[in-house]
Amino acid sequence: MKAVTLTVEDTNRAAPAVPDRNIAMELVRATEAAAIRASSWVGKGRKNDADGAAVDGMRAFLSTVHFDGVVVIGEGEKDNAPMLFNGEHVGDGLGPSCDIAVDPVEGTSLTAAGRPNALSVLAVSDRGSMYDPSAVFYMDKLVAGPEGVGVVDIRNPIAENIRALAKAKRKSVEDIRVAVLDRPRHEKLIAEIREAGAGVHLLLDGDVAGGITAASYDSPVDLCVGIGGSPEGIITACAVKGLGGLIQGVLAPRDDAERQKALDAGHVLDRVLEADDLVRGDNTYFVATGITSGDLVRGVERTSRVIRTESLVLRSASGTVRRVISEHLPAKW
Ligand code: VTB
Repeated sequence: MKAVTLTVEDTNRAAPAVPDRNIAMELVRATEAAAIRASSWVGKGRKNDADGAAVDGMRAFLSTVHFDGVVVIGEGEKDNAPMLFNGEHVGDGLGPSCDIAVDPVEGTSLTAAGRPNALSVLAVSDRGSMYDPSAVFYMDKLVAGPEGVGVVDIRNPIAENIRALAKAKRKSVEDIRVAVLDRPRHEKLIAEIREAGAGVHLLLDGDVAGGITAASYDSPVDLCVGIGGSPEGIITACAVKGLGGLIQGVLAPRDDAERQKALDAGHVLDRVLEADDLVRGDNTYFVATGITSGDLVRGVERTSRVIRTESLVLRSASGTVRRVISEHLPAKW
């Protein structure tokens, strides 16, 4: 693998106590690098190679970002993950103290199969503000846009939520679309959505993209529900804070051992985790770059002259949503 060419920006600035707005534009370089690296593996049937390439790219660029990040959600425990493991410090170590969640390839199977909707994502917030989801693999989630705030609730039956959201959005129930991971565990949920008169938007993988689509203004998806990864729930929460929508989560342990692990870690089972429980405060950053094209952004495109990437950059403090299209010179990669 070729060495990554690094440029160090702004490292001489006085360090602010919390991350400021400039960090978002620095962070997007890390997901761009990860997506470009992973894109060489699109459709090649080799998940681990795609992930490894993305991790290398992301880590190299993160090391130049002016912050002291601790990986709260990473590639796993130190023994199994050589890089971006939980607890690892990333960044130049000098700037603001942050938590960071990384998913260099959200959708490794999608990438390996050459299917849509694979993303490289990361989220940053103030140090100590992210919920540690490592005890329980799955979380039941509900994500909606701003119209869903105070209107839908994960405790309510899905049909009731669909009716309430349709009313709030001034849409007919028939026009409501609900994103759900296409899994046998969701058979009943999918049937209930259809019985209510709404339609499903089935996700092969990738409920981060599904959640963001549900929270986005003017998107074809209105709601994202069902059981997916817990870490993805925290990452989605960082994005939802930027979009002003609603997210709720409930840990979904697979068995008694996981239930016990959660209790030992101090979690209260069956508790509804609101956005502020998943990530505290209003200083979250979320960046995602498309690996393959999908509902949110286009994937990496290679022409003879440029490698083009599209990214979404969200900052909750300002509520700014940026779409960044970058053209990279192939010779530099
Ligand atoms: C979930 C979902 C992710 O993998 O973690 C899923 O949140 C794993 O669920 O977005 P299964 O065990 O049912 O496959 C993703 O889809 C990422 O690929």
